Amino acid sequence: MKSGIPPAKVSETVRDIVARTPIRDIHTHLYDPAFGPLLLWGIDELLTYHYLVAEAFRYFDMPYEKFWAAPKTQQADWIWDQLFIQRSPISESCRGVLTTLNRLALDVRKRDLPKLRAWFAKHTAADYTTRCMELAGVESICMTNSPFDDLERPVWKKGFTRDDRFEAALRIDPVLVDWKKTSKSLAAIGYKTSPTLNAKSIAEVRRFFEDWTKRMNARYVMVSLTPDFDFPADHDCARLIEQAVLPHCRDHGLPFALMLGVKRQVNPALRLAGDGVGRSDLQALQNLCAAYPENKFLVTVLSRENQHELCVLARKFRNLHVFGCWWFTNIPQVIDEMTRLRLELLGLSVTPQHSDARVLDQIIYKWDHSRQIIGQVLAEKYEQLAASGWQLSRSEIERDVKSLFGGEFNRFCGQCS
Ligand code: RAT
Ligand code: ZN
Repeated sequence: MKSGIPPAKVSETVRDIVARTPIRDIHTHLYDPAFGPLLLWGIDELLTYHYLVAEAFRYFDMPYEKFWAAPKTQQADWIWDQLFIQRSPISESCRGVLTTLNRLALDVRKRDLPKLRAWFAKHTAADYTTRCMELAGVESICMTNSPFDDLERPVWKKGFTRDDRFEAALRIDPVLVDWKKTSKSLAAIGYKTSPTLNAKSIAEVRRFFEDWTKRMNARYVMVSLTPDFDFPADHDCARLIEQAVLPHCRDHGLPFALMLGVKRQVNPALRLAGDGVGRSDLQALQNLCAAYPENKFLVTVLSRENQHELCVLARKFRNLHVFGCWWFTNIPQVIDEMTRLRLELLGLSVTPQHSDARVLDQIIYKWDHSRQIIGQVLAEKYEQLAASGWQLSRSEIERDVKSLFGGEFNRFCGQCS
C-alpha cells in the first residue's frame, strides 16, 4: 500500500466515514408513504411513542384509561409536561426527541409545543420522508408488514406503486403465537385451516405465506417470541416453524428473523408500552441452526444477559446473522457494550444496529446516537490495528463500514449455505 492513514488521523477518519456511510435500516415499523396515515410522523407521534408513554406513567397519577381515552394532542401535552417541563429529559427516549428537533433546526429553548406543532403542520409525508432519510443518512427502510393488520391488508390487496426506498418484511406472529385463534382468521379469508394442526392446515398456511411473500415482495419472514420459546417441542408454534415456516423460507431463499425475549403484556394497562423482557434459553436457537443448515436465521435478543451467548452461537453457525440493539438494549451504555462484544467476537460479520423506528422522524436520532457510538468503538479498534503496525487506507475502512451498515446483511440474505 502506497500511503496509509497517519496514526494521529485514524480516529477522525473512522468517525468521518461512519458519519457519511448510508445505512440500510433493516427493521422498522415505518411504512411506504403510500400507506397514508399508517406512516406516523411529527411532534405528537414523537411524544406519544410507547417508550415515552412507559416513562411518563412513572409520574402520572391519572388512571390509565383516562390517558388512553384522551386525544393524541392531549396525551402529547401530558407527556411533554411530565418528561420535558417538570423535570429534565435525560432518558434516551427523551433525549432522542431533542436530538431530532435539533437536527431539524427547530429551536426548543422556548419549550413552545404549539409552535413546534405549527412547524410540522406545514409538511407533507412525501417531502418529509425524503428530508428525514437525508438527515439520518438512511438509504432504505425495511417495514414490518402484517397481513393480519386490518388497516394494512386492504392497501396491499388494492395494490399501489412502491416507493423503492421501502422494503417489506412479512410478520407472522399471530400464526406462531396463537394458532387456534389465527386458524379461524385465516379460514375467514379463504384458507382452509382448522384449529387442529393437520396436514391440510399446514398446506394452507404455506399457501398463505406464499401469497403474501409474493404480494409484498418480502425480504424476510419475521416473528418475535417469548423467553420460554423452545424448539423442537410438542406444540403448535414449533410444528408450524418446522413444517411451514422453514420450508417456505428455504423455497424462497428467505431468512427467518427471530426477535427473542419479549415478555408480552407484563402490564396490559400500558397497552403497547406494557411488554417486558426475560432471558431466553438460546438452546432453542442452537437447535434450529444445527438442524436446518439450509435455513438462514436473522436474530436479535432482548435480554442483555443473552448477548454474549448469542455471539458465541454465531461463531459456530454461519447460517446465523446477529443484528441490532433492540428496544430496551437501544440505550448508549448497552449499544456500546454490545457493539464491542460483537466486533471482538464476530469481526465485521454482523449488522450492529437497526432503528425499530415507529415514527419517521425517529430515524434521525436513533441513527445519530448509534453512529456516534459505533464510530467511537470502531475508531478504537482501528487505532489498535494501527498501533500494531497494520497500515490502514480510507477505502478499506469505507468498505468495512459499508458492510456493517447493510452490506453484510445483503451478503447473508443472498448467500446459499
Ligand atoms: O421496539 C418496539 O417498538 C416494540 O414495540 C416491538 O414492536 C418490537 O420492536 C417488535 O418488532 O416486536
Ligand atoms: Zn420492532
